[in-house]
Amino acid sequence: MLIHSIATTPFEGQRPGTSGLRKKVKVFQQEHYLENFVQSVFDSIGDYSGQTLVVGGDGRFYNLEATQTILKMAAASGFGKVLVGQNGILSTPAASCVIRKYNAYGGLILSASHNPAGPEEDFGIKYNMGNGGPAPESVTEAVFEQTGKIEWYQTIQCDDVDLSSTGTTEIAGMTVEVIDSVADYAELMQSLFDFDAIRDLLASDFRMAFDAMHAVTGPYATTIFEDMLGAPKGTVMNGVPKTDFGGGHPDPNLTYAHELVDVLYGEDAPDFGAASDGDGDRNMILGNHFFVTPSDSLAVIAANAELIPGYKAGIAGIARSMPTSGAADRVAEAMGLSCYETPTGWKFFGNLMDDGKVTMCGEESFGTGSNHVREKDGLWAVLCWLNILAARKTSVEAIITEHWAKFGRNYYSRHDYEGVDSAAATQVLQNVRDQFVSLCGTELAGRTVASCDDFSYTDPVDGSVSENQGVRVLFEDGSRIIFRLSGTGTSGATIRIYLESFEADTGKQGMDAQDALAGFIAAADDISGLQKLSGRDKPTVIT
Ligand code: G16
Repeated sequence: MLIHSIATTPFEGQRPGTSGLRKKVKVFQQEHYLENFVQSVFDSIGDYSGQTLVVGGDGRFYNLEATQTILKMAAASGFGKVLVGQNGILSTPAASCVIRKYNAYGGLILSASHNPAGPEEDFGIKYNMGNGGPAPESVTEAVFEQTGKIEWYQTIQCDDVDLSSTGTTEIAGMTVEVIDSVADYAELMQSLFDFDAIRDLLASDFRMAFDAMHAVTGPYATTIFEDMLGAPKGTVMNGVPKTDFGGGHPDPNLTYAHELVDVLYGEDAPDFGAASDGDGDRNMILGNHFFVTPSDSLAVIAANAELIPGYKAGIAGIARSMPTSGAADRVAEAMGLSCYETPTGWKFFGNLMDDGKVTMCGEESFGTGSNHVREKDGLWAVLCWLNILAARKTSVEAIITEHWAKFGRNYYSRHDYEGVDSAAATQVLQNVRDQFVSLCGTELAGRTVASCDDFSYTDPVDGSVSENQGVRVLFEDGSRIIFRLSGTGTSGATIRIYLESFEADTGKQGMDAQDALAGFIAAADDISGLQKLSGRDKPTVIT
């Protein structure tokens, strides 16, 4: 079959963000736009000739078209085989699992995560390495550089591959194997968790609800919770994936997962609720009338790891992103484990896991995971909780309040101001930077500022340095106010304010987080001029 070299010219702005290249679908639909990025990836990842590539996505609009384009380009570029999820579907953690299990060279994951989907909404693509994890900055920067000088890309002309049923076919000498999207991942989960104990729990009067939000986890959750673990039919809500996610915003938090929140905070609420996001890597955990912050969830899972068969032998260490609360640090200290603080972005955990430094990782942005794959994993986190609940035979709320009593409570909240003018957002952070010296030693909301800085990270494995990863105001008692710009948005800027204060006194641990943090919330606005500059009087989303 003839390989075509198509002449092209660079597009501006193809630099991958926190997690790959995310843009409006309309941007991706421009002639050559996707092809330029894919060819730039292929040109930047070394010698893959004859090797295997994994391709899959969250099923959103444009997923199938993009998959066909990639298959043809992979064949033209010399891959020996592509493993592709049936109907183009692989959740992000499942893609990571498949890359690792079949020793693939790498993978292309098609997703814009929790961002809405549809012709007017978002699409995204990222490259994952042979360890199953997102490409590190050295690779994403090389890809970006290549996008700036690309002159041609290679493809072949052939009919689209039938992705609707599993099986093997060949295009231009390259094997295309369409695989069951769920099977490998479900098998991995079965190897880590006590499915018998969870089955017994679900057969008792314990009740759970899982909201797949019409996104990719529907088939995974239905297979695992209902078919394998025996949860009643209907346990999985919104379980049929749709190309526009049913018009929703599949971000598992108290704002966007309101359907599930209404159930868990309603009359006769179930004991346990959970939701996942567009591509299945995020999770939200709820108890009966009770919200578990992602930071606390990581700490609780780590503290109870010995109850889960896959981690019974112990965990090596814990990592969290810098804005994530210090709750996990307290667990690590008590367990005598190392704890690492990385910039935002799951890609920063890869080296630590590959080097055996950490087993579990988590982020405040509803991401939790372990070294079983190299992505955060929504259903894994839900299964951790189910396993712990099955072993401890108590409620979600009791597990959390006992945890706080033992380790102290890190009151925590994130306030997001979305769609802000980019110049104004940059100024908000600069206003705080300008006071780095004058703030030190002063009191804000009754606590003394110890230091201020721009967070910088030196990777302990490869020595790479990532600077300007968030503006921090750090207090003497460990409390923090952090300002950061999101790296995943597709229009305007999103300012994130992370607020954290520590409370050791059990008598004071029962407050609503917003009330407990009220002084910090006001102080954050005072020192940054946030509301005046953004023209907003309240955050778009509070988590
Ligand atoms: C991505 C990254 C996460 C990050 C999150 C938020 O998640 O993988 O590591 O915490 O974005 O990033 P930001 O604060 O820069 O918007 P996902 O689920 O969107 O792929």
